[in-house]
Amino acid sequence: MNLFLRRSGRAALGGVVIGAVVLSIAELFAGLLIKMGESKGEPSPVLAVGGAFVDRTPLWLKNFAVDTFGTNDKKALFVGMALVLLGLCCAIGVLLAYRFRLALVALVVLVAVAAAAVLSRPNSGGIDVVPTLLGGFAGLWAMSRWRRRVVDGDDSTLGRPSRRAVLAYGGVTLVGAGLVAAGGRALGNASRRVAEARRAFVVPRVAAPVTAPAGASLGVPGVTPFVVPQKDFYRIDTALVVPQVDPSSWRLKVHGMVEHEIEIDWETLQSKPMREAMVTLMCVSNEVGGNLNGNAIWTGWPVRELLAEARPKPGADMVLSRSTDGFTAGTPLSALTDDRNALLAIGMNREPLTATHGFPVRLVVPGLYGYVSATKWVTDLKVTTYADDMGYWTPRGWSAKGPVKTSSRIDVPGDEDRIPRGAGGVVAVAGVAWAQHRGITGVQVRVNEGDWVDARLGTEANIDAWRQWVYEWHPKPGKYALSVRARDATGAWQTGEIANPDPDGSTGWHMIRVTID
Ligand SMILES: Nc1nc2c(c(=O)[nH]1)N[C@H]1C(S)=C(S)[C@@H](COP(=O)(O)O)O[C@H]1N2
Ligand SMILES: [Mo]
Repeated sequence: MNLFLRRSGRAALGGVVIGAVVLSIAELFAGLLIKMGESKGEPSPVLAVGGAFVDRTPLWLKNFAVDTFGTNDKKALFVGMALVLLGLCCAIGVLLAYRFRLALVALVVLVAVAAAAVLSRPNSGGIDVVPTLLGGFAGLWAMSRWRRRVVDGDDSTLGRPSRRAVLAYGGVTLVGAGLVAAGGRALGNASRRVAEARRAFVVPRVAAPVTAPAGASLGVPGVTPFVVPQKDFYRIDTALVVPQVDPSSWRLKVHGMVEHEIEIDWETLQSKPMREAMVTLMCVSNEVGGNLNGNAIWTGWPVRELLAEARPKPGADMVLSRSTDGFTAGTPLSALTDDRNALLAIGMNREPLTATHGFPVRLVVPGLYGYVSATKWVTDLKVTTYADDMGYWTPRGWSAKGPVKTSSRIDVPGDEDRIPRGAGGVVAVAGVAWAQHRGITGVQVRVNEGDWVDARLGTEANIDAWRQWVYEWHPKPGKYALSVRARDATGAWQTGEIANPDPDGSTGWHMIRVTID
């Protein structure tokens, strides 16, 4: 038994080394393909399998991941993948010692799965699968050597690794790690090029700059800033690694149900009359009280001017926007042709977009959740119909249309805070409220089950931006529950009915509990 365990442990180690060989060769060549600019897809088997997994994640698992890991869900996925991979390598190693042919079959099956994942990624071509296949061949070669050297050789080496074997294993693994690092560097070069292009880009000044009006910010400590800096702005997307899109090769194609197909490049876009608009972006996955939203000043070219050049045909009712990484959003054509500030944005708070927020170009459409409108790294607009096409999240359980629901949040105090009574016994209860493209006209706060009382609103910047609010509260010591609700410009109060984010946005009043000492 003991000997069996020791042999299996040794065998598992062999599997890990073989796995390292496969991956380092595959990732090395994937990095080279990207560096040479030969790949438009995702040649890395690790990223392709991860991406394919993300795209196939059922709604319940996605919700679980977001609930458990929040915006760390990608890191969690990588850790999970590494553990699964390690397990598979160990299993293959053990098979290798006891069932050689089965081990070969297992490797071939895994490589085939990875190759299928690579081929299934957006924009992939035949060449993208080459690195995975080379990795697979290297794995088969390593397996046969391992068998000749170790399994068929002196059996005693199975139980007790010789110095030579350890050195050989260590050497192979080190070389592998070096190759992976080289592949990573190649990738790093691509992102450095894009970072340089970003640094060199100056966001154009516009004829009518937008600023936050005096009084939009109420100056209550702890409340989300009225305009959120890019580095603090929430990030949501399905991309496992941030796409690096070089402006010099960026193109946007407008096609589908249009009289006139258009393709514009970065230079052409720069020549268009730019505008600024203050718009609060909002994620449909936001839970009541959550902070998956942010307000920014966007610089861009109105999408309606682009679409006017393309001339949509009668009958079209949707625009399917697509990013370099294959994400798609289905936006009502009307929201992109009416007078709202739907922009092909190239600037965020007068800085170039960061790579995470969609450099060089993204969509921003007031009034709609991001998943149906705010495509980052956008390169394709297809004018179409809801009957014929679906955005990325629709077949995954989310509504085809996503107008933002009126909502509000208490930023301070925090939930479960203990608060010493301040000077004069005043506690500032404050936060933000939003009803994009309708506008907020009222916010009320309720203490326990008492009456709703009006909060004071910050000045309205425009109907697309959130509003801050504050309620000066004079509590006696004790424990309290505080709730908030907002009213939009249609006169409707935010509903207290509790709904999950899926399929079309959460509802319910945000409530916190506090203790006044
Ligand atoms: N390419 C791409 N664009 C995307 C997404 C995505 O997954 N991929 N997610 C959308 C969603 S769900 C939201 S809420 C916003 C978030 O934009 P931000 O990360 O800049 O805050 O981007 C949208 N644009
Ligand atoms: Mo989102």
